[in-house]
Amino acid sequence: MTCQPKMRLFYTMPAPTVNDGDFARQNDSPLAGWEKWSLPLGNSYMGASVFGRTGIERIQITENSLSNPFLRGSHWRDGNGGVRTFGDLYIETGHEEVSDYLRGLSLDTASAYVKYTWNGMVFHREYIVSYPDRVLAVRFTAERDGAPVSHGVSFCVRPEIPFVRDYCIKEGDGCGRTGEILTQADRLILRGVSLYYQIQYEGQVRIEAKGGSVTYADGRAIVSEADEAVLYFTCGTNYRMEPRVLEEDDPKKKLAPYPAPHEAVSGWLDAAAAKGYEKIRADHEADYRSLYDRVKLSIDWDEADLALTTDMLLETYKGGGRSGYLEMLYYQFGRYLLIASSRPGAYPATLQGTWTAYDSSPWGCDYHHNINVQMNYWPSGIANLSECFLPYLEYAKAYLPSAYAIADAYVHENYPENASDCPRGNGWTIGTGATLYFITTVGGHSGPGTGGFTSLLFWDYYEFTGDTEYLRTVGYPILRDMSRFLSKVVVPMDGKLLVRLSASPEQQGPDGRYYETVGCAFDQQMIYENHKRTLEAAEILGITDDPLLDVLREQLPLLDPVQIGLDGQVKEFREEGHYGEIGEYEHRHISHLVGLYPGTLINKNTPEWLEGAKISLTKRSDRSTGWAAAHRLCAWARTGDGNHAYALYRSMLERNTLPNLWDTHPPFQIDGNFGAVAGISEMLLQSQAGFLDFLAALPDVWADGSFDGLVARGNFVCGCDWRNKKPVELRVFSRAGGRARIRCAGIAAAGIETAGTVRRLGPDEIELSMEKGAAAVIRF
Ligand code: FUC
Repeated sequence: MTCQPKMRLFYTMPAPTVNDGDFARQNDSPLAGWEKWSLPLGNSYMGASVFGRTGIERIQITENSLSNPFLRGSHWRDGNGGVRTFGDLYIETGHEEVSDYLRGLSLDTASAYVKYTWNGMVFHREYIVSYPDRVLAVRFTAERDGAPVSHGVSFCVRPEIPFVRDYCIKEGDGCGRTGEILTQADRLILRGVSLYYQIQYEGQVRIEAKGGSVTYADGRAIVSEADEAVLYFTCGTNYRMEPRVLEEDDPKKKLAPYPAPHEAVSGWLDAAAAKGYEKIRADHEADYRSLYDRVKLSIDWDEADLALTTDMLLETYKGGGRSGYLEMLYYQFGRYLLIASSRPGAYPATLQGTWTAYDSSPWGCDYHHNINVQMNYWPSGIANLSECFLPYLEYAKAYLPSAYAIADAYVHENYPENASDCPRGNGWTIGTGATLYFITTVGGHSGPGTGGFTSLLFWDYYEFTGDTEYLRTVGYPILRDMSRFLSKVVVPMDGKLLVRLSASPEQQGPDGRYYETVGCAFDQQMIYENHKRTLEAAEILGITDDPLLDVLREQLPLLDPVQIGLDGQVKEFREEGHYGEIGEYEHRHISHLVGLYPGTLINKNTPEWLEGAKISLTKRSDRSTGWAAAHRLCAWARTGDGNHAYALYRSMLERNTLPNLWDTHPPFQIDGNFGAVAGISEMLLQSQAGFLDFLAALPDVWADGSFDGLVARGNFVCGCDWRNKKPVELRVFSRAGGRARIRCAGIAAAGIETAGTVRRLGPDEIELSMEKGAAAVIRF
């Protein structure tokens, strides 16, 4: 079959809760029920993890600004502080012995559902988390013999604020929280303070019922004998994503100027209740589908797979079976997660998106900048979700003043000979750890290339949108000032310009300590890429009078970003002869290949480097942790080896995917879900080498298929049907206007329909010139 069927995850059992002792003990995570089985909904203001239980339902809520600083636990199981769970809604129904149970998550409508039979009646719940209305809404209905049951809906909602105590990891750490639940005439209020940053938080529950009654008493909302009921919940804090919050040193003063969230939360809740479920749902679906529906993917799938629960599908796959449906589902699930966790006006996606059930989260649920947060945004351009990058841009606007100060201090301390005393004269930079409350300085286990790794996101946003106004006002200053910083951390050595304090992320030396060196590939490549982008951007914008551009032009040929070693490998370290002499042989990070992906300096026009990259990738091995496998998938796709890229995808599904399709490092980290979307997209379409390369790394198992809506640089929206691994039809739509080169065997002789103009550059290459809004269809 080659159309995209309905996309849904579904199960015949609810998710276990944390309290299901044996289950929790048998699993490596104390929150295994949540982590492996719950289903995520979100609007990037909040996340709701739905367990789908019958007797007592649990919906766990996350709000990413409810956070502690990074605290040091001995292992991720102990957590590292950071984002903490907001609370839980428990919904008691008394329906213990149920039959015909089903729960699921529809990716087509961004809604979850639960359905079961109890006492001769069929009970339905539908859950959405709306972005436009900033609310979680759950509708409860009951039917008998297909007809609604009058007075059939009764339940009790009992919110809980967990971990109310005066510490987070250790007594006396100042990271506790207060919490209370207030009962009012028409709602329940959960509120308190997360003490370290004095974050005032509040959530409200309100229920609207048809028929029957709703009463609020003793911290509970009781619905009796309604025909139908809708639970509304929303929450917020007094956090603001503003520079002063990140700049202020005193944690207790960061949020001091901002009002308690009570008014805002009450407003959202009242507006939602007045609007009503049907309208909220319709607006939610329209909003969601305006993003989700942009990409369709179909690769040879089997109707029978639609009848298998998601956990069975995964189990069968792990047993060696193939499922085109699962491969499509995981892809679209990743796009779904990005829409649910990264929307303008809210927060960017953390390490766990917008879902954490911990009081003290692994790696603080932070914005990890030595690959993880970048990976979150790798799919945004190509998978047609550029808007989902905007929260990161808003975050950057909040952290940039701090980032300039960090760069200034870093250059003065470590490269005084290059330091400038002008305001912002040393550019900006960022280190690995970052949260909504602070960013860290560069260095330690990851070199200054971390900054260039980050600023590439801003270039990619331009390339995939073609938005020159954005480039002029936002993108270029960001790239330029990152180049300014990077131009100051290189020093002349051996006739080259090398980073003096350099580190390849998290690689260790023989003494078990992080390995510090000079000019490692990661740093040199990221400086090279950033300088190049800054120069390109200046050219596009017609900027010529900035003396920095001359510095970048002089530095570029001396950066020596790729060196080939004795085994033909791309070297990670300049001092390395044979592969793996320094550092962990199969280390999860492949930081010396960032110039292959997400960078572009290693490509088909540099065959020796591309070969070297393959050697390094092969020696590094395919088996790795979640996000690390996703980076390998992206890298193999860039080499053009579709079968190897597919092997990585397969291994991610077999080894790094939980039953709810969350990626596991372990523990659950969302970066792998997002990295996989980027990698799969790259298998189908690439555009980094100056031309559109359809089916750039197509594996043999995807012999027939089609896609629509992937985006190439220049903002060309592309589609393709293929049979026996050969394109039958290509579709290109220009959203920004411009020229697109397409390289594809026999394309000049194909039938080309377009309102634009076509130049045939050779038998296998054409150039389309298209106005904004023009389309082309090429039939072979
Ligand atoms: C990177 C990885 C770690 C972990 C952390 C969140 O630094 O090296 O393994 O995934 O991010």
